[in-house]
Amino acid sequence: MGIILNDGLIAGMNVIGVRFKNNEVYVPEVLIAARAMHAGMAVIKPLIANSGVREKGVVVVGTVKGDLHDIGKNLLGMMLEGAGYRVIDIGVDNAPEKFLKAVQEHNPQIVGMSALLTTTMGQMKATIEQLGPHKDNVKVMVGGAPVTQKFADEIGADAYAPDAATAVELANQLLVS
Ligand code: B12
Repeated sequence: MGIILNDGLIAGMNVIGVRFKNNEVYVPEVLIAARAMHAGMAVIKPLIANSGVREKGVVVVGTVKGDLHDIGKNLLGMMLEGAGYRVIDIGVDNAPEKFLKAVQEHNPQIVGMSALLTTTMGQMKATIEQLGPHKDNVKVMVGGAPVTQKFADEIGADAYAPDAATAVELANQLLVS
């Protein structure tokens, strides 16, 4: 099982992730790879549940309020899933209250927020504020084309990644920090 997952699906997705980062492949190829990985994951998921492959943690991912872009968020979710995380995808156009509800319900280690519009970026700050005391128990990761490390620092997010491959590396680091 570990071999299929680590040496097959994840290894393949890692190659695509790095090539995407280097502009050697583009969104259509990434989506094809992501779809293939998703199909593969669906086949082995029941086996993983009964095997020794350890779940690394739970991540809630979603796009913020007013924003319908979900391609990057979906890629992030699939890459995290491939890396061994259980991903709770709450979809697009999530008001801060929706993120809070998901945190209360699923008790994740990490929340990943995505925004593709300069007009919706502010919702990330509003969501962190909405988390209130829950923020102590969860790491917040932000991303999306207009988001920067500077912005992440300003709003008090724990991490920013410019792409899904880096986001997975950061998630691994966040869990040990
Ligand atoms: C596809 C697209 C759409 C599609 C979305 C389809 C969908 N299902 O997602 C549609 C046609 C619906 C759309 C609509 C609109 N769009 Co649009 N869209 C795009 C486009 C062309 C590509 C976005 C994309 O999918 N990129 C590919 C993915 C893989 O990249 P990504 O999302 O950046 O994600 C990567 C990283 O950012 C990161 N990441 C993403 N999320 C997260 C989260 C975390 C936690 C982390 C760590 C990392 C991370 O990892 C991902 C993978 O590596 C961009 C242009 C662009 N260059 O970004 C415009 C763009 C984002 N759109 C834009 C606009 C203006 C709009 C509209 C307002 C247009 C209109 N007038 O109606 C509407 C808004 C709708 C809404 N309310 O959300 C502008 C935004 C301008 C701005 N600065 O705010 C852009 C930049 C185009 C432009 N140059 O004008 N859009």
